[in-house]
Amino acid sequence: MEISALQKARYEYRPKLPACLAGSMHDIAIETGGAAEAVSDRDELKKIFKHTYGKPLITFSKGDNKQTNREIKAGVILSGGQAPGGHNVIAGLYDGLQKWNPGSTLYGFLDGPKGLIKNKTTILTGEIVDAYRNTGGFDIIGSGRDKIEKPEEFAASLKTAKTLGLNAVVIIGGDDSNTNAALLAEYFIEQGSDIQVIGCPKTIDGDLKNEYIETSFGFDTACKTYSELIGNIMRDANSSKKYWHFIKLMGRAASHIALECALQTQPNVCLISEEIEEKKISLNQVVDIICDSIIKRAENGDNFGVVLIPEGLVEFIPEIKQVINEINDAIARDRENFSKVGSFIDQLYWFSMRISEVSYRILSALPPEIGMEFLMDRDPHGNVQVSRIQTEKLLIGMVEKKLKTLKDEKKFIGSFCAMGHFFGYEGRCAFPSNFDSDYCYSLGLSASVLIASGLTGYLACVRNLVAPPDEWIAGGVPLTMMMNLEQRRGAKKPVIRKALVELSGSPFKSYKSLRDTWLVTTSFCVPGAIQYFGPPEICDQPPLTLQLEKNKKE
Ligand code: FBP
Repeated sequence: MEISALQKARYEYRPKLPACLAGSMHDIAIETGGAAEAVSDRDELKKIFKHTYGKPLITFSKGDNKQTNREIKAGVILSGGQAPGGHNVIAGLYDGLQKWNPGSTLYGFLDGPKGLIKNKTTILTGEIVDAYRNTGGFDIIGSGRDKIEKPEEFAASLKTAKTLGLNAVVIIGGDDSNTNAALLAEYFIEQGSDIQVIGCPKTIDGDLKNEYIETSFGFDTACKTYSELIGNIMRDANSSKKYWHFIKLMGRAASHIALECALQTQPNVCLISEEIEEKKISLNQVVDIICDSIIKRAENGDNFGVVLIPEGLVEFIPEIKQVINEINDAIARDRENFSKVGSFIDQLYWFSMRISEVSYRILSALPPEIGMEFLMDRDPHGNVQVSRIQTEKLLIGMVEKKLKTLKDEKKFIGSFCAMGHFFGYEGRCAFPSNFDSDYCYSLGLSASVLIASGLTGYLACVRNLVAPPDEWIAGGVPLTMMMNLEQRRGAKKPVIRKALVELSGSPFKSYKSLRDTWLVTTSFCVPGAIQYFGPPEICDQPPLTLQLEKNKKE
């Protein structure tokens, strides 16, 4: 790839560091907390993770590191969807291992977990790493969504790690990939191996978080990128005053991205899936919410507006969720048979005999192009590929229909012309914001300290993120602490629990207190592009939702 002027300038950027990680690696002391328990299903998890359950929380502080500075060989995997900052995690990891012992080696597994299974690697030299510092994307080694699942895949992973003489494997991934990291850590010990496994919390979706993992990396940059685009569309809408823009935003099940972007841009409507589920709001009621804004604005002569739609919405509308669950169960029961059914019409017929009458009626009433999207392959972790369901189109069609009826009844006096957008891939490989650049580099460094300290089954963790970076607290959280048992592909499996938007949390409450005004008035806010060079109040701010959660904002 050609190197842009911004890229050259970003090579020079030196990530800001927590004080405890700033000096020599031998000045980092390891403090251990109490044994950490899982969020639920503790007894079952203790049995599954015999060797890695109940480990203590780790915090780094200024002090003495008692470990000898042996040469370390580690391998790193980028797993799942891209998230801005992944390259900096690798840079931090590389620099940390080099600082520990300049003879250390970092292998990059190519194209995600399958690189480990199939022993496809490259040695990451200083020169290679330098060419990716502070840049977006995962192209340094590529990513993939493969899951290490079958016994032979676990065995092959161990074989690769042994063949390369690795001391540790670092998995940079989201909830599913870090679930895999936890299973791999346990498996390695069970097989008598001392190869360590460390995770790093990645995902633009922002759903890998808890008390210790305050945010996953990439969320900040992705939201700022989408907010820039939404703001630009708002200004366009406010200039021509003739379009309603329906914008679906990535984020999978959780509505964190939609909520953050709503707080940054102030749209007329932002649907929050978690609220829709809790209040059992039906699809027709969702349409009513949107029509309410369109009708009220039309009464003021404003036939334009912006609606934000979280990617996973359909999975939270009770009647649609039921359809998806029944489809998932039917496929899980008879996967081989289903894979042989060709056309959509044949698939509908297949389901007519396997799902309830109510669900079948809903599925067959959907526009065929949307219905087909509900039946597409699940990802290797069993998730519905919500990025491929055109919810924005479904809603535009339903709103149009409803407004036509209301117009005939003289209850709607305006005009309605809508455009659908989907923002997702546009934000996943952007140049990381200063926040993500700093955070990711610290995560990589932390992973190297966890490895040097001989720990396994941990997620690198950097917290206190709304404070200036030198006050950030780094350490590690046992992966099993974030786990519970969930139904996946027809069976109960240990997985890291996804953190959804909390309706009792400050970010949602803040949005709720403002949304009635935004529904009618044009309160749009145009945040503009991410700034990399300039004063901290413009360039270094963490996500708004994080600031609200930590009470750093009203
Ligand atoms: P991760 O959970 O792997 O971080 O992926 C995030 C995501 O960007 C989701 O928001 C989106 O639904 C999905 O990836 C899209 O997946 P793909 O890149 O396979 O199309």
